[in-house]
Amino acid sequence: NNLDEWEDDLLMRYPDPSEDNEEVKEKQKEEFRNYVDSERVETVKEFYRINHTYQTYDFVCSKEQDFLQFNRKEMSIWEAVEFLNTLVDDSDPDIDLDQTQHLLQTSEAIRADGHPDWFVLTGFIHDLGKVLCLFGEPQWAVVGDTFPVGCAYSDKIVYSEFFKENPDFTDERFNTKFGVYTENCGLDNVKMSWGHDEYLYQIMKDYLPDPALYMIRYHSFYSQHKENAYLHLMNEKDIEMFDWVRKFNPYDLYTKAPVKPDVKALLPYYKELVAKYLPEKLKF
Ligand code: INS
Repeated sequence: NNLDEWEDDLLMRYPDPSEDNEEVKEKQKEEFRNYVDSERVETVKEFYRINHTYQTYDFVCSKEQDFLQFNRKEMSIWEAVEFLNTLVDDSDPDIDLDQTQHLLQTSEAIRADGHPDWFVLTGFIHDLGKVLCLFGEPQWAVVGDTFPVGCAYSDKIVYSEFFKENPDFTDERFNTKFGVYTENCGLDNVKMSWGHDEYLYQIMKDYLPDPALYMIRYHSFYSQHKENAYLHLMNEKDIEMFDWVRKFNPYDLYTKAPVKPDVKALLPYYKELVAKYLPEKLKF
């Protein structure tokens, strides 16, 4: 069947990594999220120039209308995972491995710390929304840090200088502290820049507990979970749930090492885990 074929193919592409992994030196925490002079800085900077120029309030509305109909494709988690092994994220200064490997690095670190299985599963699927690229979407509309649209862009967002090219930056409806929102209205009422987080959240919302859904929906919202720049839009539930988003973050970020996971050994565990929580096919 499909899954077996996929498995054979995957194992061919990811042979036992023990040999290549020997010489990897450990990266210090301060060396992550270097937007100044990392090896990938030119790609990342150009990514954010475009992302910040075009992610407007209207853009987000139109993408939501289109993609939240989920009329593109029915697929299993495994088909989505398979696609991600062809994708390298242009917004990310820390990783040039493909995305399947990033997912396993994240989830394995969560598992090693003895967290509940839904948390491990969240690590394993958290970036699957990047399949948007499979539908022809450009990376600037899929990956990268996210931020609210419809109100002033915070200068705590990476490369915030690029927002001056964004039409909403000078639009009075959108460029004040609250913009189209009201104080502490709750993030559920706030539109975030469009990308893989919101998309996957909408796909998963009936299947996972609230903390998992917050991790998926807001893991790229660094200007809040790291810098606290949008507290004025959050309600009490958001504040409580962001403890989980923060708990998730080190697993997402600091596991981005060039050390490749042993896909073959891990697969049986993840197959069972996915089957426990998710239906065989999901609508994308
Ligand atoms: C990355 C990447 C991630 C996202 C991060 C971002 O470059 O695209 O998926 O979670 O916010 O910095």
